[in-house]
Amino acid sequence: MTKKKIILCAAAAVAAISALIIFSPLIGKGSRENDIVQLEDSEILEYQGENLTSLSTFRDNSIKGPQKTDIKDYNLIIDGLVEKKLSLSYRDVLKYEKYLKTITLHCVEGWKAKILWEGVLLADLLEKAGVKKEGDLIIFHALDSYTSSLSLDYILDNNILLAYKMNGLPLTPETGFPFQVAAEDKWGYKWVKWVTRIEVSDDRDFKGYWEKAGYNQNGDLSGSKFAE
Ligand SMILES: Nc1nc2c(c(=O)[nH]1)N[C@H]1C(S)=C(S)[C@@H](COP(=O)(O)O)O[C@H]1N2
Ligand SMILES: [Mo]
Repeated sequence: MTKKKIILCAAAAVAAISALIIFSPLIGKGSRENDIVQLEDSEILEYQGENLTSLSTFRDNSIKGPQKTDIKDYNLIIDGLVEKKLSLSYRDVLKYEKYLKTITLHCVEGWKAKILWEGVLLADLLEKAGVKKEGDLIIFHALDSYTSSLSLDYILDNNILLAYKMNGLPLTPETGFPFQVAAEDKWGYKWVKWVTRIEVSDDRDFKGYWEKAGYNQNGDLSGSKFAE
């Protein structure tokens, strides 16, 4: 190589590195979906022609109020009647394939909210742990010691999500961060927020917080609210 060529090469390298440094803040900002770059702080209020309920209209109705999860220490436990107990960090869970669904949450108190949910399939997590054949009820435990349950068949047949985003925004201490069950076609009390543990059980008689107080075990929106 001639001296002139070496200088040219060095100049090109300096230019390339400078370009990388200058443009690096633009790389990885927002998530790219269908070529629309969505910045993290903008709420999605319309999806596929449907108007969504703004999170700004939300009030928290939970038994103990908003819950602060320290994500550094957080692990989602999947245990009970499984082949392999799992302990997953927030990032571990987000590595599973993601799904989007618009679903309306109906509370027994009369309010409802149409939300775009983003999350992972509970079926994928349960498959990874390996549900033993006696396991047929899934019990969700939460940071505020709230509990509720769903049948395994319902979860598998309806592609039920463990959600981490609402209307494109990560869940918050008010809305269930890090995870809320998006229990489509079930009353709000089945939509456990701040999930810490997913327990596979065969105890069909297990009653969660509101079920113990008399609400229906299956929680179907189409059925009656109260246990007969
Ligand atoms: N951990 C926990 N999850 C919970 C509750 C609760 O008190 N604690 N309340 C339930 C009820 S009754 C409803 S209607 C929904 C409301 O969820 P949202 O406030 O995020 O809309 O959360 C459900 N999940
Ligand atoms: Mo509710």
